[in-house]
Amino acid sequence: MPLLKPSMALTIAGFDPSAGAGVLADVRTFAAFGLQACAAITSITSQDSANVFGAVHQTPEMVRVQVEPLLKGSAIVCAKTGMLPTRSIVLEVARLFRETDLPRPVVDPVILSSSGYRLMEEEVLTELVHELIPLARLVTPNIPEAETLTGMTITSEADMRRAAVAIREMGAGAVLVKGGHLGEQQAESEAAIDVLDNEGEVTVFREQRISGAGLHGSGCILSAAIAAGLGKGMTLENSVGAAKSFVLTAIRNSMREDHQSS
Ligand code: PXL
Repeated sequence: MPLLKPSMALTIAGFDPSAGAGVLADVRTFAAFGLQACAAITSITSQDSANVFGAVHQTPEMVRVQVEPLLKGSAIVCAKTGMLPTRSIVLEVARLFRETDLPRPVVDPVILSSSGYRLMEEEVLTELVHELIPLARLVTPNIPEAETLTGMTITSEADMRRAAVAIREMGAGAVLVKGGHLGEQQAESEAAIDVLDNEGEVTVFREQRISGAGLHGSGCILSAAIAAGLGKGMTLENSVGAAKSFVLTAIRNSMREDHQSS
């Protein structure tokens, strides 16, 4: 038994063979932030960079036995959750965070893929809201996810702030409502806004909108990068700022690659 356990960042999420999203994107992101990474897989999906073709979900026991040895062998300094497809997996993951000394996770409430494939069964929302969100250090919904979680219609920055409060009142320490889906018809000169509500302290992040920038997996990368910042001891506000810059660079690089390959 080593005296010092290695520090690790943990992701509990789905497997995307194209590596754009899911655990492969998370592990890549943790590594880019200088952290050793580990992962437990909730579902094996079949997809390419544009479409999801199917998914085979793991059992809750399979998720638990992937995580348990990691807890024994390493010091987990930060954690995030991504695709949690079934009710029983959400309950098991909540139990793992409640009953072990895992740090409070960044919860990315993945519901649909960018192409519209359902990555979470419909009836899972109740467990997500009542069991997992109360354990979260941060929840990172985009606008459609925030609308689903709250039942609100979100069309403005004020709505985003109200939705963040509503989700925080479910028990989360903080909420980042990502406004990339707000006013997609707006001009590129318009800012894209993200609203962070950290225990009532609100920070609005404004970024130039990049049109056509629906990079597959950008939500996964953002939440993993935020978790990495937290794992390195950064404040939540600084972690979100650094994570946004990291994702923006990833989007710009992917567009450059698109341009080169065409
Ligand atoms: O970007 C959401 C997402 C999360 N996790 C997995 C995915 C996707 C989108 O396709 O496949 C595994």
